[in-house]
Amino acid sequence: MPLQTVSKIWMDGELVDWADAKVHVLTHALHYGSGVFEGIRAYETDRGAGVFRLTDHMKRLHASARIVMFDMPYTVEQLVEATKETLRANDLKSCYIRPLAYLGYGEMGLNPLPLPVNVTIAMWPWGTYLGDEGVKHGITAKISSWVRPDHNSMPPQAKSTGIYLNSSLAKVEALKAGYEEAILLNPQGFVSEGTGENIFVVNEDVLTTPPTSAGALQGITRDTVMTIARNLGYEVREANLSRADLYSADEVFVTGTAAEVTPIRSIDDRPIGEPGNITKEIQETYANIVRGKLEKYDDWVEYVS
Ligand code: PY5
Repeated sequence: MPLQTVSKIWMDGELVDWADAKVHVLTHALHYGSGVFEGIRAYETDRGAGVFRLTDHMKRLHASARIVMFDMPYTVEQLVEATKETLRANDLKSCYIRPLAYLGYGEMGLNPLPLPVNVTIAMWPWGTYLGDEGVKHGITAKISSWVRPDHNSMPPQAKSTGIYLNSSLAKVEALKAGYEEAILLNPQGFVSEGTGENIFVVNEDVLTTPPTSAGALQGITRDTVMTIARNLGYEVREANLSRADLYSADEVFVTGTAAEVTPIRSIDDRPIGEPGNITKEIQETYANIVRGKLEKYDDWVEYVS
């Protein structure tokens, strides 16, 4: 589906027209995957656009930048303000927001140290990531033959652009084989995460998700879901999972800013079934929280005006 364009994109401190938000072909990041990014959503609330956990996302962008040794030219607070400014300029009530810090133009060697770090914040209206049907009835998934990079090959904790080649390989493999999403194992053979989502299994009243040491991103939706589940009275564990733990689980779902809470209805042709009660309860609570409908969680919604 083509992108739904909006009016302005924030680039290095200025709002530029969507069509003019361009870079040179010798931009370092285009060649070497030298960028770090975020995915954030704004939702329509009774108080106008509310950005879900905006500050936490910008903090993670800074954390990613530290891992790859980028000198970020803007503070977390400045990036939060820039996002709000861009949202106002585009007059958007709900959208997906994509901040990106990347190595720019001026040096084609691998040494990134002399290069400028450019920062951009783009946004556009984006519906469900894994489809409306997927959100309602669950998606099919496949364990990928591609393995999540080891911590000492490429740090999976940095949300860096380069590592998404690994995710794309897995995604394409799954799609070509007739599945909707891939689940990656780590080099030790334990479950890591989806191509752009964290994963949870539910057994009885216990939720389990792989630890970040298994190569899973420290997902903000993951953290949100862990908090929701505990507040609903469920036990939540971070523990290594094998692929067989997925096959035999009562319920399985993935979480992410783009994917939100999406149930999985089969893995490697083993049926999990229609979305279970706990998945649905968490899905519904999440949908209400991000739209500012649950006062208890209102600190997570950052209003634009
Ligand atoms: N794991 C990976 C590899 C991810 O790319 C993402 C987010 C997550 C987990 C979930 O993190 P969070 O809950 O903090 O969003 N993926 C991006 C997103 O915006 C990009 C998807 C295309 O959801």
